Amino acid sequence: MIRFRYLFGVGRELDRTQLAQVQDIYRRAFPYAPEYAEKIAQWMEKRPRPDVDPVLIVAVGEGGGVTGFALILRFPDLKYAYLDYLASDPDTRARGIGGALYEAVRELLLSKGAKGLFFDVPHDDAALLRKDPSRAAINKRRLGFYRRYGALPIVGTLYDKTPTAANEGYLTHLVFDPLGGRRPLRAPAARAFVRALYERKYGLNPKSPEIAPIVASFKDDPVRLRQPRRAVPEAPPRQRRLFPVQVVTNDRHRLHHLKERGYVERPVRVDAVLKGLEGLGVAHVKPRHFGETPIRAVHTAALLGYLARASARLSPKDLIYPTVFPLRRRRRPPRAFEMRAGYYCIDTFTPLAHNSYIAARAAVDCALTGTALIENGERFAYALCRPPGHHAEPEAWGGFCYFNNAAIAAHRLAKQGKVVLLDIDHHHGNGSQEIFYRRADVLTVSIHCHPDHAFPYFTGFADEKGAGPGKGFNRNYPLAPGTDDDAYLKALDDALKHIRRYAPQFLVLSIGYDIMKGDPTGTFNVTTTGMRAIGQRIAALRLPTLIVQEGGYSLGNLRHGARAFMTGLTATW
Ligand code: Q9C
Ligand code: ZN
Repeated sequence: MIRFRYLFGVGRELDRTQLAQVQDIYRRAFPYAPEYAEKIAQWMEKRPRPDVDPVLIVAVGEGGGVTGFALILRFPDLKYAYLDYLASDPDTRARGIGGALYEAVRELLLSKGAKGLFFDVPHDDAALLRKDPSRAAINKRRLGFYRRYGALPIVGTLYDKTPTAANEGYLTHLVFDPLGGRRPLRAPAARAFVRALYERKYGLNPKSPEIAPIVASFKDDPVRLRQPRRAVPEAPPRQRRLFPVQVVTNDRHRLHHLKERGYVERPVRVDAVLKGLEGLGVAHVKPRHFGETPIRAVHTAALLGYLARASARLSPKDLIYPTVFPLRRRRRPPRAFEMRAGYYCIDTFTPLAHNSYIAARAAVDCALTGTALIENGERFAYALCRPPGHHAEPEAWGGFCYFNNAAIAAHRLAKQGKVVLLDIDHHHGNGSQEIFYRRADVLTVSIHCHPDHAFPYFTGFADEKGAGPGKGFNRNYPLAPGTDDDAYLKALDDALKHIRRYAPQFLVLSIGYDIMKGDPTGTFNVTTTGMRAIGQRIAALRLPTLIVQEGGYSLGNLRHGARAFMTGLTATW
């Protein structure tokens, strides 16, 4: 099985390790031009030009080692891309990697709305291969491979006939892959691309006497492609698959169903989100078990023990509603079991039922499965946790939450690098704030309705900035009821600026669709357009991102909001 990773930059240890393996494969595959290995690292680490968006697709084998790679240089302003290198490890006989990589390249570009892909293939005319005519046959086979995708060499220009500083005398065809599109390549577009290629990749002046005639030679409009003599099999259908997002779903959340009047945190919420994601091409993943240890890293043994024992004691029909709150006698938890509930809970509307503990554990497993995917190099994982978690504090549940799924995930990721936990639920994530309040390795940022007007009413103010070593590592954006897309995005942009300055390695996003217009617990007016914009801005951070489900109680908003957010997340070119 081959797995692909998409590197848009080099941020974390895993990226660096894989980049080094890519360079190693490069040097062995192209021994006559070893210096470009350094350039690959430069493209990825320094991103030296704003008009070139490099992507490295890395093929990862069974054992976790890199078995091949494709380096793509995207020219976002032109919507065209250049496939700079595609290579598989020449020393391991791993068949099929080249083809799979090429398909991954096309799929990525299609999902990003690219109009076409260009690349160089050495000449298949022995007469033009002065240095090594014997390679003509190999090159012919390579062109044959690309032809199956409708990728054909451009003919009738000087590009493949003129020695330049760019090709150093090795003449190549410029091949164009329309990515299944039917519109012919127009001459002005081709000239713009070739100009950009010389300038941005090779650093040559496209107006120079050496290059200008080549650019000008793209005169035929549409550009002529060398048509195959025999009919070729149909190119694979053009499908706009979205960037792979791993969605972790867990069925055990259904065990937690409080049929109380007004208890809007219901099992159908998960169904609504899944419905919204239908047809987007996301991958579904089942959760693994992680045990109690990661929960104990964030919550006290006393809370864990009480939730476990209280749940186990209850009959399927019973509920425990906290009624007394011994807040000023923390050293003495009530002995009476039911009365102890208020010692561990922040409100009166989040009861305990006989399966709450099991479901809450399953939600943590869901978040941690997503975390493991991110650790393994996935760009996006969406943990569809239920019950939610961000109101759960080290020693208290509440606000429909029992264990703090996002905080448990963030704590685990923090072992590998700096983490930002961004909370965009309508309600302030008092639990997440509290858990990391004295820590600098997890920056907590929250955008929410001002606590003067919304649950939890006691935290989420702008002057809560962290304490001790965590001073300056908590930031709150309390917004007014009625906040619309514009006001919301303004706050988000400010939050993202702050996050970029922190230079984190991972993002954990607590997402709540209760910011959308019409939520029964919310007061904001964010629309689906707003949700799409939020997704786009989050993706622009280019961080490995674990999305953790928090609130959102209108089924329509859960459905359309999730779809819009996901579309935005995966749509930026
Ligand atoms: N009947 C989350 O979104 N509102 N929690 C009070 C009482 C509660 C929201 C309703 C809002 C809690 C995870
Ligand atoms: Zn909420």
